[in-house]
Amino acid sequence: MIRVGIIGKTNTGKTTFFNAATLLSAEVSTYPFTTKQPNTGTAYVRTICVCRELGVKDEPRNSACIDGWRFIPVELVDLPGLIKGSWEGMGLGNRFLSVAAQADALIHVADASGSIDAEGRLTRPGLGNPILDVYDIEEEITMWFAKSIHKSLKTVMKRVESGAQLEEAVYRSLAGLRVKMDHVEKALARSGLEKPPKKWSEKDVMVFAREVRRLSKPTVIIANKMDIANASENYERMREEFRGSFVIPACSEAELALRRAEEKGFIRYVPGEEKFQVLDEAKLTKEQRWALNYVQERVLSRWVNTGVQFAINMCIFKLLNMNTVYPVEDAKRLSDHMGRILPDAFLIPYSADVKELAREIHTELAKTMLYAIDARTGLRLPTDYVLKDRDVVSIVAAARKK
Ligand SMILES: Nc1nc2c(ncn2[C@@H]2O[C@H](COP(=O)(O)OP(=O)(O)O)[C@@H](O)[C@H]2O)c(=O)[nH]1
Ligand SMILES: [Mg+2]
Repeated sequence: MIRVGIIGKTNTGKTTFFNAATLLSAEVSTYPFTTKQPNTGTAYVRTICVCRELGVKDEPRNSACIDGWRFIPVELVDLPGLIKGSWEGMGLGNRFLSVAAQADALIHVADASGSIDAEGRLTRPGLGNPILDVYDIEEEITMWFAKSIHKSLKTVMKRVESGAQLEEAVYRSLAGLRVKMDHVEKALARSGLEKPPKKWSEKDVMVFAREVRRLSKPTVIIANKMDIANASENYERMREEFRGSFVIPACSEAELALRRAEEKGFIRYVPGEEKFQVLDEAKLTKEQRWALNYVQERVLSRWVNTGVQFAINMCIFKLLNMNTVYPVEDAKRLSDHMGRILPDAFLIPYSADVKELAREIHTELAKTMLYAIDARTGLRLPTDYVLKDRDVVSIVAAARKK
């Protein structure tokens, strides 16, 4: 499963974001280091389901379909606040950074209202500087990468001396950071490091570390706490400063409130939606009415949505370039062998072909597959057919051939 890590300073709202996105109740509080363990949960990306287009009532198994929206699971990890010096072991830095390094993409939560100081302590809104906060955390991760690269430099040298390609040697030494070969190649080229590692200076290592981090940990930046008065000014500054990144205005607290209210049956709310509907006005307490009103006025009316679902979607569809594909066993009935209609939705990279989908479903299937059938047209697809977004396909394997 795709893994997304949440990073950021203490008190920026990481755990609130995590709880909202996963609707699991983890500890939320304002003391530094309340989250001592990385918290893992399931969040969902949201995409238009093919059920309406195909005119069927689906019965999802690995995902959910709400009002024609398919929600597909991804793993979300809440990392306790990183602080300056985490890479050297400050706080519980080492452990958390090694978890962050295992992610496919990162969500970087910053407090756009400026309610935290440089150390992540709550302060008067407007005093903090979210732009510097973002740079601080990025630097921690780069330093962590640089440290790992430094540590492995001798091994890389040895491998190169005994005939290995530079790319290959570096790639193997960075296995713990979930870096792909393609990232290593690009990062080496971009940092102009064609020379043998023996000649790499400290600065070369830093430049390379920054490039590998950027490539292997694509990141969306969350301008959180947009409900607080002076957040919009900081949000504009952040957008300007981080022009090359997605900066998403968000209010994690509002998303959490909406999902909890939906869970309790007070409102109708589909995660990511621009609106909610109160189901029974009379059942709400004065406080609940006030809270829902606050969410409407301060968040939805101003920023369209809470940004939480949007951020997860951005990560998966824009940064990681995933398509959604619906494998079925019976191409005519669009079902599995139990008769369940459109049971599964898989996230696969843009470039993935039928073989890769088969591998994703089951290693055995990849070995025995013959071809696939496009459910919409009934056409036979070769195993190297590159899948398109929203394809519905049936994979035909040798054992099933009659
Ligand atoms: N106003 C406002 N407060 C928020 C928002 N998100 C989180 N908070 C508050 O910020 C504080 C820190 O939140 P928490 O999720 O524990 O931050 P973490 O340390 O980054 O995990 C808590 O008091 C939250 O209620 C938001 O969107 N708006
Ligand atoms: Mg936390």
